[in-house]
Amino acid sequence: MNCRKLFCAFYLRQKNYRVIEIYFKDYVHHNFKPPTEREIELLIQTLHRENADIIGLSVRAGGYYRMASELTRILKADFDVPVIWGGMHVTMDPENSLASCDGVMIGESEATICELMEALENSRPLTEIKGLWYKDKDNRIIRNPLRPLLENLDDLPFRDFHSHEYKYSIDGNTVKRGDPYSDQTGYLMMSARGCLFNCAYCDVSALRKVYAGLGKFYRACSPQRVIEECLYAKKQFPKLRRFRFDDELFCMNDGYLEEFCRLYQEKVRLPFEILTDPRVVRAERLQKLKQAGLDTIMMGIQNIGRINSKYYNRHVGDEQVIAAAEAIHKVNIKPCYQILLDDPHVGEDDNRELFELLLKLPRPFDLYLFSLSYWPRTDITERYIADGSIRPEDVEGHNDKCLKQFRVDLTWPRDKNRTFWYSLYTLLSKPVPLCIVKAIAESRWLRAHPEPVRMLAQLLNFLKLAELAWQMLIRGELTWNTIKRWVNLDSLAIS
Ligand code: B12
Repeated sequence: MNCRKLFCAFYLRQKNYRVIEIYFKDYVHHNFKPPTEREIELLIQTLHRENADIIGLSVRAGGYYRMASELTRILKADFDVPVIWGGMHVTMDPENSLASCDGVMIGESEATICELMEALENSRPLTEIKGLWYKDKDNRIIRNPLRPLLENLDDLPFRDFHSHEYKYSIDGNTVKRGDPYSDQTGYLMMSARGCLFNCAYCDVSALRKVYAGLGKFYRACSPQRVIEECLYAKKQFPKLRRFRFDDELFCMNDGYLEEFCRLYQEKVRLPFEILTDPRVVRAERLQKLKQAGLDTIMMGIQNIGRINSKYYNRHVGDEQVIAAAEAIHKVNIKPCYQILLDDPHVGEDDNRELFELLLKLPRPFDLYLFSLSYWPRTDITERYIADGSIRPEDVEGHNDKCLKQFRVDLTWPRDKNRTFWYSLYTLLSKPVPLCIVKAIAESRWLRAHPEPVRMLAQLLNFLKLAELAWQMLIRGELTWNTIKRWVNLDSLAIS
Protein backbone atom coordinates (compact mmCIF):
# COMPACT_ATOMS: atom_id res chain seq x y z
CA MET A 1 0.00 0.00 0.00
CA ASN A 2 1.05 3.52 -0.51
CA CYS A 3 2.97 5.33 2.22
CA ARG A 4 4.75 8.39 1.01
CA LYS A 5 5.80 9.39 4.49
CA LEU A 6 7.77 6.29 5.24
CA PHE A 7 10.87 7.97 6.58
CA CYS A 8 12.16 4.47 7.32
CA ALA A 9 13.17 3.98 3.67
CA PHE A 10 15.58 6.89 3.77
CA TYR A 11 16.86 5.89 7.18
CA LEU A 12 17.74 2.45 5.82
CA ARG A 13 19.27 3.88 2.64
CA GLN A 14 21.48 6.12 4.77
CA LYS A 15 22.77 2.92 6.36
CA ASN A 16 23.51 1.50 2.91
CA TYR A 17 20.64 -0.94 2.71
CA ARG A 18 19.06 -1.39 -0.71
CA VAL A 19 15.41 -0.38 -0.25
CA ILE A 20 12.85 -0.77 -3.01
CA GLU A 21 9.62 1.20 -2.56
CA ILE A 22 6.57 -0.05 -4.39
CA TYR A 23 3.50 2.17 -4.39
CA PHE A 24 0.91 -0.50 -4.82
CA LYS A 25 -2.38 1.02 -5.92
CA ASP A 26 -3.00 4.61 -4.99
CA TYR A 27 -5.05 6.74 -2.70
CA VAL A 28 -8.68 7.52 -3.33
CA HIS A 29 -11.40 8.87 -1.13
CA HIS A 30 -14.04 6.32 -2.06
CA ASN A 31 -14.50 3.24 -4.09
CA PHE A 32 -11.07 1.75 -3.69
CA LYS A 33 -10.73 -1.04 -6.24
CA PRO A 34 -8.91 -4.15 -4.96
CA PRO A 35 -5.82 -5.12 -6.95
CA THR A 36 -6.41 -7.07 -10.15
CA GLU A 37 -4.68 -10.39 -10.88
CA ARG A 38 -2.42 -8.57 -13.31
CA GLU A 39 -1.40 -6.02 -10.67
CA ILE A 40 -0.56 -8.81 -8.22
CA GLU A 41 1.43 -10.55 -10.96
CA LEU A 42 3.36 -7.31 -11.60
CA LEU A 43 4.06 -6.97 -7.90
CA ILE A 44 5.44 -10.49 -7.71
CA GLN A 45 7.55 -9.98 -10.85
CA THR A 46 8.97 -6.72 -9.48
CA LEU A 47 9.86 -8.30 -6.15
CA HIS A 48 11.52 -11.25 -7.93
CA ARG A 49 13.48 -8.93 -10.19
CA GLU A 50 14.69 -6.97 -7.18
CA ASN A 51 15.49 -10.13 -5.26
CA ALA A 52 13.84 -9.08 -1.99
CA ASP A 53 15.28 -10.48 1.26
CA ILE A 54 12.49 -9.10 3.41
CA ILE A 55 9.14 -7.59 2.44
CA GLY A 56 7.46 -4.79 4.39
CA LEU A 57 3.89 -3.67 3.96
CA SER A 58 2.65 -0.32 5.15
CA VAL A 59 -0.93 -0.75 6.29
CA ARG A 60 -1.95 2.85 6.73
CA ALA A 61 -5.65 2.40 7.34
CA GLY A 62 -7.75 -0.37 8.85
CA GLY A 63 -9.72 -0.60 5.62
CA TYR A 64 -6.69 -2.23 3.96
CA TYR A 65 -6.40 -4.98 6.54
CA ARG A 66 -8.16 -7.73 4.56
CA MET A 67 -6.42 -6.74 1.34
CA ALA A 68 -3.03 -6.73 3.09
CA SER A 69 -3.75 -10.18 4.61
CA GLU A 70 -4.65 -11.63 1.23
CA LEU A 71 -1.60 -10.05 -0.39
CA THR A 72 0.64 -11.41 2.36
CA ARG A 73 -0.79 -14.90 1.85
CA ILE A 74 -0.03 -14.69 -1.88
CA LEU A 75 3.47 -13.33 -1.30
CA LYS A 76 4.26 -15.98 1.31
CA ALA A 77 3.39 -18.65 -1.25
CA ASP A 78 5.91 -17.20 -3.73
CA PHE A 79 8.73 -15.93 -1.52
CA ASP A 80 10.57 -17.64 1.26
CA VAL A 81 11.32 -14.38 3.10
CA PRO A 82 9.78 -12.72 6.16
CA VAL A 83 6.83 -10.41 5.51
CA ILE A 84 6.49 -7.66 8.11
CA TRP A 85 3.85 -5.01 8.53
CA GLY A 86 3.88 -1.49 9.93
CA GLY A 87 1.70 1.62 9.79
CA MET A 88 -1.13 3.30 11.65
CA HIS A 89 -3.52 0.37 11.58
CA VAL A 90 -0.84 -2.03 12.81
CA THR A 91 -0.03 0.32 15.69
CA MET A 92 -3.67 0.36 16.73
CA ASP A 93 -4.30 -3.35 16.24
CA PRO A 94 -1.00 -5.27 16.38
CA GLU A 95 -2.54 -8.49 17.68
CA ASN A 96 -4.80 -9.03 14.65
CA SER A 97 -2.16 -7.76 12.27
CA LEU A 98 0.38 -10.28 13.48
CA ALA A 99 -2.08 -13.07 12.76
CA SER A 100 -1.54 -12.35 9.04
CA CYS A 101 2.23 -11.86 8.78
CA ASP A 102 5.58 -12.78 10.35
CA GLY A 103 6.24 -9.62 12.31
CA VAL A 104 4.79 -6.19 13.06
CA MET A 105 6.35 -2.91 14.07
CA ILE A 106 4.29 -0.88 16.48
CA GLY A 107 4.48 2.90 16.43
CA GLU A 108 7.32 5.05 15.16
CA SER A 109 9.58 2.58 13.42
CA GLU A 110 12.60 4.47 12.09
CA ALA A 111 14.97 2.93 14.66
CA THR A 112 13.09 -0.38 14.92
CA ILE A 113 13.52 -1.24 11.25
CA CYS A 114 17.24 -0.41 11.32
CA GLU A 115 17.76 -2.58 14.38
CA LEU A 116 15.85 -5.43 12.72
CA MET A 117 17.99 -5.26 9.59
CA GLU A 118 21.20 -5.19 11.60
CA ALA A 119 20.06 -8.14 13.72
CA LEU A 120 19.07 -10.21 10.68
CA GLU A 121 22.35 -9.41 8.93
CA ASN A 122 24.45 -10.38 11.94
CA SER A 123 22.23 -13.31 13.03
CA ARG A 124 21.55 -11.62 16.36
CA PRO A 125 18.43 -12.42 18.42
CA LEU A 126 15.39 -10.23 17.86
CA THR A 127 14.36 -10.23 21.50
CA GLU A 128 15.99 -6.86 22.25
CA ILE A 129 14.34 -4.93 19.43
CA LYS A 130 11.84 -2.58 21.00
CA GLY A 131 8.66 -2.03 19.02
CA LEU A 132 8.84 -5.42 17.27
CA TRP A 133 6.39 -8.29 17.74
CA TYR A 134 7.08 -11.43 15.77
CA LYS A 135 6.54 -15.15 15.45
CA ASP A 136 9.66 -17.16 16.26
CA LYS A 137 10.70 -20.33 14.45
CA ASP A 138 8.35 -22.39 16.64
CA ASN A 139 5.53 -20.02 15.69
CA ARG A 140 5.39 -18.58 19.23
CA ILE A 141 4.46 -14.93 19.47
CA ILE A 142 7.15 -12.70 20.96
CA ARG A 143 5.93 -9.30 22.11
CA ASN A 144 8.88 -7.01 22.77
CA PRO A 145 8.17 -3.84 24.77
CA LEU A 146 7.51 -0.63 22.84
CA ARG A 147 10.11 1.99 22.11
CA PRO A 148 9.91 5.50 23.64
CA LEU A 149 8.60 8.22 21.35
CA LEU A 150 11.20 10.20 19.44
CA GLU A 151 12.12 13.25 21.48
CA ASN A 152 13.40 15.50 18.77
CA LEU A 153 11.69 15.39 15.38
CA ASP A 154 14.47 17.56 13.96
CA ASP A 155 16.65 14.43 13.99
CA LEU A 156 14.54 12.85 11.24
CA PRO A 157 15.92 13.05 7.73
CA PHE A 158 13.84 14.62 4.98
CA ARG A 159 11.83 12.24 2.90
CA ASP A 160 13.68 10.74 -0.02
CA PHE A 161 12.35 12.06 -3.30
CA HIS A 162 15.45 10.97 -5.21
CA SER A 163 16.36 7.29 -5.61
CA HIS A 164 14.06 7.01 -8.66
CA GLU A 165 15.71 3.79 -9.72
CA TYR A 166 14.52 2.14 -6.49
CA LYS A 167 10.87 3.17 -6.78
CA TYR A 168 7.95 1.67 -8.64
CA SER A 169 4.24 2.26 -8.74
CA ILE A 170 1.75 -0.37 -9.74
CA ASP A 171 -1.73 0.73 -10.66
CA GLY A 172 -4.08 0.51 -13.65
CA ASN A 173 -2.49 -2.86 -14.59
CA THR A 174 0.87 -1.28 -15.31
CA VAL A 175 4.12 -0.79 -13.50
CA LYS A 176 6.05 2.46 -13.72
CA ARG A 177 9.53 3.25 -12.49
CA GLY A 178 10.39 6.40 -10.56
CA ASP A 179 8.89 8.45 -7.76
CA PRO A 180 5.16 8.79 -8.47
CA TYR A 181 5.12 12.24 -6.87
CA SER A 182 7.84 13.86 -8.93
CA ASP A 183 5.35 16.20 -10.64
CA GLN A 184 3.59 17.27 -7.45
CA THR A 185 2.49 20.88 -7.17
CA GLY A 186 1.43 20.68 -3.52
CA TYR A 187 3.74 19.34 -0.81
CA LEU A 188 2.21 17.55 2.17
CA MET A 189 4.29 18.46 5.16
CA MET A 190 4.23 16.76 8.55
CA SER A 191 5.76 19.25 10.98
CA ALA A 192 4.46 17.69 14.20
CA ARG A 193 3.40 14.35 15.65
CA GLY A 194 0.60 13.82 18.17
CA CYS A 195 -1.96 16.40 19.22
CA LEU A 196 -2.71 18.64 22.21
CA PHE A 197 -6.30 17.40 22.37
CA ASN A 198 -7.84 13.97 22.78
CA CYS A 199 -11.02 13.78 20.73
CA ALA A 200 -12.76 10.46 21.28
CA TYR A 201 -13.25 9.54 17.59
CA CYS A 202 -9.69 10.36 16.55
CA ASP A 203 -6.83 7.90 16.17
CA VAL A 204 -5.03 10.11 18.72
CA SER A 205 -7.24 8.73 21.52
CA ALA A 206 -6.01 5.22 20.62
CA LEU A 207 -2.38 6.30 20.17
CA ARG A 208 -2.33 7.93 23.61
CA LYS A 209 -3.14 4.49 25.06
CA VAL A 210 -0.49 2.76 22.95
CA TYR A 211 2.19 5.30 23.89
CA ALA A 212 1.19 5.82 27.56
CA GLY A 213 4.35 6.37 29.62
CA LEU A 214 6.61 6.40 26.56
CA GLY A 215 7.35 10.12 26.37
CA LYS A 216 5.96 13.44 25.30
CA PHE A 217 3.03 12.86 22.96
CA TYR A 218 2.80 16.16 21.08
CA ARG A 219 6.05 17.16 19.42
CA ALA A 220 6.74 19.74 16.73
CA CYS A 221 9.79 20.19 14.50
CA SER A 222 11.59 23.47 15.10
CA PRO A 223 10.60 26.31 12.75
CA GLN A 224 14.14 26.21 11.30
CA ARG A 225 13.80 22.51 10.44
CA VAL A 226 10.37 23.09 8.84
CA ILE A 227 11.73 25.90 6.68
CA GLU A 228 14.71 23.77 5.64
CA GLU A 229 12.32 21.06 4.47
CA CYS A 230 10.23 23.62 2.57
CA LEU A 231 13.35 24.85 0.78
CA TYR A 232 14.41 21.29 0.03
CA ALA A 233 10.95 20.55 -1.42
CA LYS A 234 10.98 23.74 -3.50
CA LYS A 235 14.30 22.74 -5.00
CA GLN A 236 13.15 19.18 -5.56
CA PHE A 237 9.83 20.03 -7.22
CA PRO A 238 10.11 22.86 -9.71
CA LYS A 239 6.32 22.89 -10.20
CA LEU A 240 5.59 23.35 -6.50
CA ARG A 241 2.84 25.92 -5.86
CA ARG A 242 1.84 25.40 -2.23
CA PHE A 243 2.46 23.63 1.06
CA ARG A 244 -0.11 21.83 3.12
CA PHE A 245 0.72 21.16 6.76
CA ASP A 246 -1.19 17.96 7.37
CA ASP A 247 -0.48 17.73 11.10
CA GLU A 248 -3.54 17.06 13.26
CA LEU A 249 -2.88 20.46 14.79
CA PHE A 250 -0.46 23.02 13.43
CA CYS A 251 1.70 24.34 16.27
CA MET A 252 0.13 27.59 17.54
CA ASN A 253 2.55 28.34 20.34
CA ASP A 254 3.07 32.11 20.07
CA GLY A 255 6.88 32.08 20.16
CA TYR A 256 6.95 29.28 17.60
CA LEU A 257 4.53 31.09 15.30
CA GLU A 258 6.52 34.30 15.46
CA GLU A 259 9.67 32.52 14.31
CA PHE A 260 7.95 30.28 11.77
CA CYS A 261 6.08 33.15 10.12
CA ARG A 262 9.16 35.33 9.93
CA LEU A 263 11.26 32.63 8.32
CA TYR A 264 8.51 31.38 6.01
CA GLN A 265 7.74 34.85 4.72
CA GLU A 266 11.39 35.61 4.18
CA LYS A 267 12.55 32.33 2.64
CA VAL A 268 9.69 30.19 1.32
CA ARG A 269 7.14 32.64 -0.07
CA LEU A 270 4.50 30.17 -1.26
CA PRO A 271 0.86 29.94 -0.16
CA PHE A 272 0.18 27.35 2.51
CA GLU A 273 -2.63 25.73 4.43
CA ILE A 274 -2.93 24.27 7.93
CA LEU A 275 -5.31 22.28 10.12
CA THR A 276 -6.53 23.90 13.28
CA ASP A 277 -9.07 23.84 16.10
CA PRO A 278 -11.35 26.63 17.41
CA ARG A 279 -9.62 26.32 20.79
CA VAL A 280 -6.34 27.69 19.45
CA VAL A 281 -7.64 30.22 16.92
CA ARG A 282 -6.84 33.84 17.83
CA ALA A 283 -7.11 36.88 15.59
CA GLU A 284 -3.45 37.91 16.14
CA ARG A 285 -2.19 34.42 15.27
CA LEU A 286 -4.24 34.35 12.08
CA GLN A 287 -2.97 37.78 11.13
CA LYS A 288 0.65 36.65 11.42
CA LEU A 289 -0.01 33.44 9.49
CA LYS A 290 -1.88 35.31 6.77
CA GLN A 291 1.04 37.68 6.33
CA ALA A 292 3.36 34.71 5.98
CA GLY A 293 1.21 33.17 3.21
CA LEU A 294 -1.60 31.22 4.87
CA ASP A 295 -4.52 31.29 2.44
CA THR A 296 -6.61 28.28 3.50
CA ILE A 297 -7.42 26.90 6.93
CA MET A 298 -9.09 23.61 7.81
CA MET A 299 -10.90 23.83 11.13
CA GLY A 300 -12.69 20.98 12.89
CA ILE A 301 -16.20 21.81 14.06
CA GLN A 302 -17.44 18.20 14.03
CA ASN A 303 -20.87 18.85 15.56
CA ILE A 304 -22.86 21.10 17.85
CA GLY A 305 -21.31 21.82 21.25
CA ARG A 306 -23.63 19.43 23.12
CA ILE A 307 -22.68 16.43 20.98
CA ASN A 308 -19.00 17.39 20.90
CA SER A 309 -18.86 17.51 24.63
CA LYS A 310 -21.13 14.53 25.39
CA TYR A 311 -19.59 12.05 22.96
CA TYR A 312 -16.37 13.41 21.50
CA ASN A 313 -14.49 14.78 24.50
CA ARG A 314 -14.38 18.11 22.65
CA HIS A 315 -15.37 20.85 25.02
CA VAL A 316 -15.91 23.58 22.48
CA GLY A 317 -19.03 25.71 22.78
CA ASP A 318 -20.94 26.86 19.71
CA GLU A 319 -20.08 30.46 20.60
CA GLN A 320 -16.38 29.59 20.46
CA VAL A 321 -16.84 28.05 17.00
CA ILE A 322 -18.66 31.14 15.76
CA ALA A 323 -15.99 33.46 17.20
CA ALA A 324 -13.22 31.43 15.51
CA ALA A 325 -15.10 31.48 12.18
CA GLU A 326 -15.55 35.24 12.45
CA ALA A 327 -11.86 35.74 13.15
CA ILE A 328 -10.96 33.67 10.07
CA HIS A 329 -13.45 35.60 7.94
CA LYS A 330 -12.07 38.92 9.16
CA VAL A 331 -8.51 38.19 8.06
CA ASN A 332 -9.81 36.86 4.73
CA ILE A 333 -8.45 33.34 4.85
CA LYS A 334 -10.43 30.65 3.03
CA PRO A 335 -12.09 28.42 5.65
CA CYS A 336 -12.83 24.70 5.22
CA TYR A 337 -14.88 23.45 8.15
CA GLN A 338 -14.76 19.77 8.97
CA ILE A 339 -17.95 18.06 10.12
CA LEU A 340 -18.34 14.51 11.39
CA LEU A 341 -21.56 12.76 10.38
CA ASP A 342 -23.31 9.39 10.54
CA ASP A 343 -23.03 9.06 14.31
CA PRO A 344 -25.75 6.69 15.61
CA HIS A 345 -26.21 8.90 18.71
CA VAL A 346 -26.99 12.03 16.71
CA GLY A 347 -30.71 12.48 16.21
CA GLU A 348 -33.04 14.50 13.99
CA ASP A 349 -33.07 17.58 16.24
CA ASP A 350 -29.28 17.56 16.46
CA ASN A 351 -29.04 17.55 12.66
CA ARG A 352 -31.25 20.61 12.54
CA GLU A 353 -29.28 22.32 15.30
CA LEU A 354 -26.05 21.74 13.39
CA PHE A 355 -27.67 23.34 10.34
CA GLU A 356 -28.58 26.35 12.48
CA LEU A 357 -25.03 26.59 13.79
CA LEU A 358 -23.63 26.50 10.25
CA LEU A 359 -26.10 29.23 9.27
CA LYS A 360 -24.45 31.50 11.83
CA LEU A 361 -20.97 31.18 10.29
CA PRO A 362 -19.91 33.92 7.90
CA ARG A 363 -20.02 32.74 4.30
CA PRO A 364 -18.39 31.76 2.00
CA PHE A 365 -16.87 28.59 3.44
CA ASP A 366 -16.13 25.09 2.28
CA LEU A 367 -17.40 22.11 4.20
CA TYR A 368 -15.64 18.79 4.44
CA LEU A 369 -18.24 16.29 5.54
CA PHE A 370 -16.68 13.15 7.01
CA SER A 371 -18.45 9.94 7.86
CA LEU A 372 -17.60 8.60 11.31
CA SER A 373 -15.26 5.59 11.06
CA TYR A 374 -14.46 3.39 14.01
CA TRP A 375 -10.70 2.90 14.35
CA PRO A 376 -9.51 0.17 16.70
CA ARG A 377 -9.06 1.23 20.36
CA THR A 378 -10.33 4.81 20.05
CA ASP A 379 -12.47 6.01 22.96
CA ILE A 380 -15.54 6.23 20.78
CA THR A 381 -15.11 2.70 19.42
CA GLU A 382 -14.80 1.27 22.93
CA ARG A 383 -17.74 3.31 24.21
CA TYR A 384 -20.10 2.54 21.33
CA ILE A 385 -19.30 -1.17 21.41
CA ALA A 386 -19.99 -1.15 25.15
CA ASP A 387 -23.34 0.63 24.76
CA GLY A 388 -24.33 -1.62 21.86
CA SER A 389 -24.66 1.14 19.25
CA ILE A 390 -22.02 -0.53 17.04
CA ARG A 391 -20.78 -4.12 16.72
CA PRO A 392 -17.14 -5.30 16.75
CA GLU A 393 -17.59 -6.02 13.01
CA ASP A 394 -18.07 -2.28 12.43
CA VAL A 395 -14.52 -1.50 13.53
CA GLU A 396 -12.07 -0.76 10.71
CA GLY A 397 -10.00 -3.82 10.02
CA HIS A 398 -13.03 -6.06 10.21
CA ASN A 399 -14.79 -3.39 8.19
CA ASP A 400 -13.49 -1.28 5.30
CA LYS A 401 -15.96 1.56 5.39
CA CYS A 402 -13.12 4.10 5.40
CA LEU A 403 -12.38 3.12 1.79
CA LYS A 404 -16.01 3.50 0.73
CA GLN A 405 -17.40 6.33 2.81
CA PHE A 406 -14.63 8.48 4.26
CA ARG A 407 -15.92 11.80 2.98
CA VAL A 408 -19.71 11.77 2.92
CA ASP A 409 -21.18 10.56 -0.34
CA LEU A 410 -24.80 11.69 -0.46
CA THR A 411 -25.87 8.57 -2.35
CA TRP A 412 -24.79 6.28 0.52
CA PRO A 413 -27.88 4.53 1.98
CA ARG A 414 -29.10 6.67 4.88
CA ASP A 415 -32.42 7.50 6.46
CA LYS A 416 -34.35 10.36 4.89
CA ASN A 417 -33.69 12.79 7.71
CA ARG A 418 -29.93 12.46 7.38
CA THR A 419 -30.01 12.64 3.59
CA PHE A 420 -32.09 15.81 3.88
CA TRP A 421 -29.90 17.64 6.39
CA TYR A 422 -26.58 16.50 4.90
CA SER A 423 -27.74 17.76 1.50
CA LEU A 424 -28.72 21.06 3.08
CA TYR A 425 -25.29 21.42 4.73
CA THR A 426 -23.84 20.94 1.26
CA LEU A 427 -26.00 23.77 -0.10
CA LEU A 428 -24.68 26.09 2.59
CA SER A 429 -21.19 25.85 1.17
CA LYS A 430 -22.41 26.83 -2.31
CA PRO A 431 -23.50 30.21 -3.61
CA VAL A 432 -27.18 29.42 -3.09
CA PRO A 433 -29.12 32.37 -1.61
CA LEU A 434 -29.75 31.77 2.09
CA CYS A 435 -33.48 32.50 1.73
CA ILE A 436 -33.76 29.48 -0.59
CA VAL A 437 -31.78 27.20 1.75
CA LYS A 438 -33.91 28.32 4.69
CA ALA A 439 -37.13 27.77 2.72
CA ILE A 440 -36.02 24.24 1.88
CA ALA A 441 -35.20 23.66 5.56
CA GLU A 442 -38.78 24.57 6.47
CA SER A 443 -40.41 22.37 3.85
CA ARG A 444 -42.04 19.34 5.49
CA TRP A 445 -42.64 17.77 2.11
CA LEU A 446 -38.96 17.91 1.16
CA ARG A 447 -37.97 16.53 4.52
CA ALA A 448 -40.17 13.53 3.79
CA HIS A 449 -38.97 13.37 0.14
CA PRO A 450 -35.34 14.57 0.22
CA GLU A 451 -34.38 13.18 -3.22
CA PRO A 452 -34.66 16.54 -5.11
CA VAL A 453 -32.53 18.29 -2.44
CA ARG A 454 -29.94 15.52 -2.67
CA MET A 455 -29.84 15.80 -6.45
CA LEU A 456 -29.44 19.56 -6.28
CA ALA A 457 -26.59 19.16 -3.79
CA GLN A 458 -24.90 16.57 -6.04
CA LEU A 459 -25.22 18.85 -9.05
CA LEU A 460 -23.73 21.79 -7.14
CA ASN A 461 -20.92 19.54 -5.92
CA PHE A 462 -20.16 18.63 -9.49
CA LEU A 463 -20.12 22.27 -10.62
CA LYS A 464 -17.87 23.18 -7.71
CA LEU A 465 -15.49 20.38 -8.56
CA ALA A 466 -15.34 21.60 -12.16
CA GLU A 467 -14.67 25.16 -11.00
CA LEU A 468 -11.98 23.99 -8.59
CA ALA A 469 -10.28 21.96 -11.30
CA TRP A 470 -10.38 24.98 -13.62
CA GLN A 471 -8.81 27.24 -10.97
CA MET A 472 -6.11 24.66 -10.28
CA LEU A 473 -5.42 24.34 -13.97
CA ILE A 474 -4.97 28.10 -14.27
CA ARG A 475 -2.67 28.17 -11.22
CA GLY A 476 -0.70 25.23 -12.66
CA GLU A 477 -1.61 23.01 -9.70
CA LEU A 478 -3.53 20.28 -11.53
CA THR A 479 -1.60 17.03 -11.83
CA TRP A 480 -2.53 13.46 -12.68
CA ASN A 481 -2.24 12.54 -8.99
CA THR A 482 -4.70 15.27 -8.01
CA ILE A 483 -7.17 14.12 -10.64
CA LYS A 484 -6.90 10.52 -9.47
CA ARG A 485 -7.40 11.58 -5.88
CA TRP A 486 -10.45 13.78 -6.34
CA VAL A 487 -12.28 12.78 -9.46
CA ASN A 488 -14.50 9.83 -8.80
CA LEU A 489 -17.61 10.01 -10.89
CA ASP A 490 -19.33 7.37 -8.77
CA SER A 491 -19.27 9.60 -5.75
CA LEU A 492 -18.44 13.23 -6.02
CA ALA A 493 -16.94 13.41 -2.60
CA ILE A 494 -16.47 17.14 -2.45
CA SER A 495 -19.03 18.87 -0.31
C1 B12 B 1 -0.85 12.43 5.12
C2 B12 B 1 -2.00 11.48 5.30
C3 B12 B 1 -2.66 11.06 4.17
C4 B12 B 1 -2.26 11.48 2.78
C5 B12 B 1 -1.15 10.55 2.28
C6 B12 B 1 -0.26 11.19 1.29
C7 B12 B 1 0.85 10.24 0.99
N1 B12 B 1 0.97 9.92 -0.24
O1 B12 B 1 1.49 9.75 1.88
C8 B12 B 1 -3.58 11.29 2.01
C9 B12 B 1 -4.41 12.56 2.15
C10 B12 B 1 -3.49 10.94 0.56
C11 B12 B 1 -4.22 10.20 2.86
C12 B12 B 1 -5.10 9.29 2.38
C13 B12 B 1 -5.72 8.34 3.16
N2 B12 B 1 -5.72 8.28 4.48
CO1 B12 B 1 -4.53 9.33 5.55
N3 B12 B 1 -3.45 10.25 6.72
C14 B12 B 1 -2.42 11.05 6.59
C15 B12 B 1 -1.85 11.50 7.94
C16 B12 B 1 -2.34 12.91 8.23
C17 B12 B 1 -0.34 11.45 8.06
C18 B12 B 1 0.30 10.13 7.65
C19 B12 B 1 1.78 10.24 7.76
O2 B12 B 1 2.44 10.44 6.78
N4 B12 B 1 2.32 10.22 9.01
C20 B12 B 1 3.75 10.33 9.25
C21 B12 B 1 4.42 8.97 9.15
C22 B12 B 1 5.89 9.06 9.50
O3 B12 B 1 3.79 8.13 10.10
P1 B12 B 1 3.19 6.73 9.69
O4 B12 B 1 2.58 6.79 8.35
O5 B12 B 1 2.34 6.24 10.80
O6 B12 B 1 4.48 5.78 9.58
C23 B12 B 1 5.29 5.44 10.69
C24 B12 B 1 4.89 4.12 11.36
O7 B12 B 1 3.50 3.85 11.28
C25 B12 B 1 5.75 3.10 10.73
N5 B12 B 1 5.38 2.48 9.46
C26 B12 B 1 4.53 2.90 8.51
N6 B12 B 1 4.51 2.04 7.50
C27 B12 B 1 5.36 1.04 7.79
C28 B12 B 1 5.70 -0.09 7.07
C29 B12 B 1 6.63 -0.98 7.60
C30 B12 B 1 6.99 -2.20 6.85
C31 B12 B 1 7.21 -0.69 8.87
C32 B12 B 1 8.17 -1.61 9.45
C33 B12 B 1 6.86 0.44 9.59
C34 B12 B 1 5.94 1.31 9.03
O8 B12 B 1 6.95 3.81 10.51
C35 B12 B 1 6.67 5.15 10.13
C36 B12 B 1 7.74 6.03 10.69
O9 B12 B 1 7.72 6.06 12.09
C37 B12 B 1 -2.48 10.45 8.92
C38 B12 B 1 -2.73 10.93 10.33
C39 B12 B 1 -1.42 10.87 11.08
N7 B12 B 1 -1.09 11.92 11.76
O10 B12 B 1 -0.69 9.90 11.03
C40 B12 B 1 -3.77 10.06 8.17
C41 B12 B 1 -4.35 8.63 8.32
C42 B12 B 1 -3.20 7.65 8.37
N8 B12 B 1 -5.12 8.40 7.10
C43 B12 B 1 -6.15 7.70 7.31
C44 B12 B 1 -7.03 7.26 6.27
C45 B12 B 1 -8.28 6.52 6.69
C46 B12 B 1 -6.74 7.50 4.92
C47 B12 B 1 -7.57 7.03 3.70
C48 B12 B 1 -8.04 5.59 3.75
C49 B12 B 1 -8.74 8.00 3.54
C50 B12 B 1 -9.50 7.81 2.24
N9 B12 B 1 -10.56 7.03 2.25
O11 B12 B 1 -9.12 8.37 1.26
C51 B12 B 1 -6.56 7.27 2.57
C52 B12 B 1 -5.70 6.04 2.29
C53 B12 B 1 -4.49 6.37 1.46
C54 B12 B 1 -3.52 5.23 1.31
N10 B12 B 1 -3.39 4.72 0.10
O12 B12 B 1 -2.92 4.79 2.27
C55 B12 B 1 -6.35 7.37 8.77
C56 B12 B 1 -6.10 5.92 9.15
C57 B12 B 1 -6.93 5.53 10.35
C58 B12 B 1 -6.81 4.10 10.71
N11 B12 B 1 -6.43 3.83 11.94
O13 B12 B 1 -7.09 3.22 9.97
C59 B12 B 1 -5.40 8.42 9.47
C60 B12 B 1 -4.79 7.98 10.79
C61 B12 B 1 -6.19 9.74 9.67
C62 B12 B 1 -7.53 9.55 10.29
N12 B12 B 1 -7.68 9.28 11.55
O14 B12 B 1 -8.52 9.65 9.62
N13 B12 B 1 -3.76 10.24 4.10
